[in-house]
Amino acid sequence: MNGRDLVRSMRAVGAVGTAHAVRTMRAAWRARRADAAGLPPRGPERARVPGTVQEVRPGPGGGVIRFSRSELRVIVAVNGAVFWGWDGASPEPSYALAGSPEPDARAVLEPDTEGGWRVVAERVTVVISRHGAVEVQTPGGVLVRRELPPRWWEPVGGGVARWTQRSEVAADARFFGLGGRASGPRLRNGTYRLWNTDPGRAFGPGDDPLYITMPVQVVVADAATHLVFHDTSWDGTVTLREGEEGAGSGHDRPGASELRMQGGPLRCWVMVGTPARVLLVWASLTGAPTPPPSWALGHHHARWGFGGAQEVRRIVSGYLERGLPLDAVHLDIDHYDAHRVFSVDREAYGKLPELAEDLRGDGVRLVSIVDPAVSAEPGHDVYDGGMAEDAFVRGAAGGVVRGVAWPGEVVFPDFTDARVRRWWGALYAERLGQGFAGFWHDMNEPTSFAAFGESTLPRSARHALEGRGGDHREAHNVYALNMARAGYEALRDLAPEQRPFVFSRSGWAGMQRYGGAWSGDVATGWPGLRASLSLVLGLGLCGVPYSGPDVGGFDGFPSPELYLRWFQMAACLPLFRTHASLRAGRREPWEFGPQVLEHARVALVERRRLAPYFVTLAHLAGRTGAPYVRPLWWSAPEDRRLRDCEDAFLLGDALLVAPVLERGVERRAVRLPNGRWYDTATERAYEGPGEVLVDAPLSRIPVLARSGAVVPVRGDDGGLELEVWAPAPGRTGGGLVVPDPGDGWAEPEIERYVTRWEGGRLVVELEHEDGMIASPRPVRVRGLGGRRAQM
Ligand code: MIG
Repeated sequence: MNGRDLVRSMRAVGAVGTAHAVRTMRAAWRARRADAAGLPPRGPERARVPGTVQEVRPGPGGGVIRFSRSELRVIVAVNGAVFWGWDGASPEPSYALAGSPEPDARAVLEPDTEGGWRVVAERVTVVISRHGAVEVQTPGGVLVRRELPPRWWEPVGGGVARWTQRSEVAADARFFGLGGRASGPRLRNGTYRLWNTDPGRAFGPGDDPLYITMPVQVVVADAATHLVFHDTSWDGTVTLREGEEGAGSGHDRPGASELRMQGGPLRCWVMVGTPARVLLVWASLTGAPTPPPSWALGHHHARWGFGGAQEVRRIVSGYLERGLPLDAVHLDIDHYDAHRVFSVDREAYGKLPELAEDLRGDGVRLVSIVDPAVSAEPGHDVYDGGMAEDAFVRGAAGGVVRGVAWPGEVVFPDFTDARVRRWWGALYAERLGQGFAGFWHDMNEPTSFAAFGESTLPRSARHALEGRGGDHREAHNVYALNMARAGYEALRDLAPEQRPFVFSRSGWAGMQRYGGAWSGDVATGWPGLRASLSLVLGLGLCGVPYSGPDVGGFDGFPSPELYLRWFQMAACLPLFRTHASLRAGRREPWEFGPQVLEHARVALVERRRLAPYFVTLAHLAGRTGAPYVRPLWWSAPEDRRLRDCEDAFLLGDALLVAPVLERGVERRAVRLPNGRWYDTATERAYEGPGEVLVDAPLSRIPVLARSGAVVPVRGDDGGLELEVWAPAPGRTGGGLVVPDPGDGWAEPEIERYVTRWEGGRLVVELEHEDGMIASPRPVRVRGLGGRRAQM
């Protein structure tokens, strides 16, 4: 929505007074004036294309091809990723990359037919045409993606070039990714914007863009899965059009993607292979996701407006008394003193460290919201400190840029400056002193309320960009990423023995290095429930494996049924959090009647029983980049029907979760990948591939287990046990288990189990340095029907 609606709706609910409304009007005018003065009009433009090949200089992993009007650098990296950059662009500097990947010395540039060139590497072949089309092929020569020669529009009087890059993919390809999108996970025909945005109200499936956008596409087709990343943080759009396969003797129409950018380097990374391979390479390029501490894999409860420590204690007791597992409580901005970041409302939250300690005694951690905006108030220590440090974003004319956020007039730290990140990071010491164990970054698109125009900083605002200098057009999309970096790096210093827990509303490619995400203000309603799953799946494919929604939706009053279905789904997502707005209904599980409470308890208890599985998934994600929550096609990308299946997901290798996404449904169709699957509630076996109908009574959503799978669970005594789902007769199975290495930096051990039949006996073995040994961990076999396992 636009800022005007925002102010109107805020006024309507009494959230803001006239003073605030006036402030947002002024802020909007200010931003306009700043941009009018700070960003000169573009004037006439000239179009440019690369022209034809003039000269070729081979180099490590590829080389440079000079065209008449541009230059193309091609590098195949040792991890198998392919890079190319126009106009001399190199991989660095980049906010997405975790380091500089080594070129693969074996990849060489050689002449191709018709004046083109090619680089043949182990996993991929890149063919560059005489006019600058770049084709990515499988080693067998099958086309994966064709990027047509780009086109630039350059201001005649000099300045930033806009550009367009059109691409073709296979007719059968499906698009995923682009960050957290509400209308996915399969991205249908349409235009998606690349500009991190607070929609200003609770969002549903039609709303785009949202808080996390990324120029990252994951494309699944028969020939291969590939991930393509255009490493440019500027504003832009991606227009997707799925292809169509010719019926009978008709021709195929390829799928198309058109990227239009308002500026920035034209450079691109592509990785090709299976989905798992592609995410592995992506993680090696942009950094491994840090596994959250184990407690963060439990249940979190939040509310905007607890009102004080008393109420927090009451809610925690409410969980404990009812025997409901709870691992974390999140304090929102209302615990701040007059909305000032890094402060505490002394009256309502007087002895916060004491509260934190008491909660900790009950196994509950406190998590603090952190907003980037700093109240522009002389005398406020964070503001004074930041001014002394020259930490705040300045405008083109030199003055500190002012915006409007919850505290009123605010200023924004420039997180693209290492010095500012260090200053800001040091402030987390205050939070640790208050007893907080984790951090919830909000409003970091960044958001500044404006009565009209965009609710962010003026585009002309200046940023350090690590000393290169630039403006908000380039810095906007990486603002939250760098805020996450500031928090994460500071926490590693301040509490070096613990893995930090940071999750963020906004972010960009590479954010998984510092933490996770959540789905933001998702609208209460069945469409919102669906949208919240879309975000988690999309983010996972973009390399951010840890995220989850606000159970029940952010803004309204869910029916007991909707709340329960959301709760049951979120119990199977990495971040499992109940939360809602100040103005919304309560989200405690006992607020929806005794029946919902009982079913919610089952979900909570099951989540706790599965804790070792979540710990395993977190550490495997840290090793391999594979998200915990995966689309059904993850291990069967060739099964086209799975690509279109958006109402179920895989949780790791072992489980398939089929949430109920509609009202009144107590039985639903589930599309199964290949193999035998057990309904974990009834142990009934189903054979995939195909679609089956399974019961989904109010008491549970369908969760199916893959036959042969080994699922680590928490036994009654709290120890690690293995739940083994019988392989189909004559088949084998297995799985990886990562025993909890604690919340520090101890290297996790990976245990590899194999399950197989030996005569009529099911054997569960652990791979050991001197061969296979019988599982040293207790095993419970399930899915045997009448048969009993012998161990
Ligand atoms: O303008 O801190 O998405 O989770 O409760 C709203 C108050 C600011 C937005 C977050 C939401 C949080 C709320 N915040």
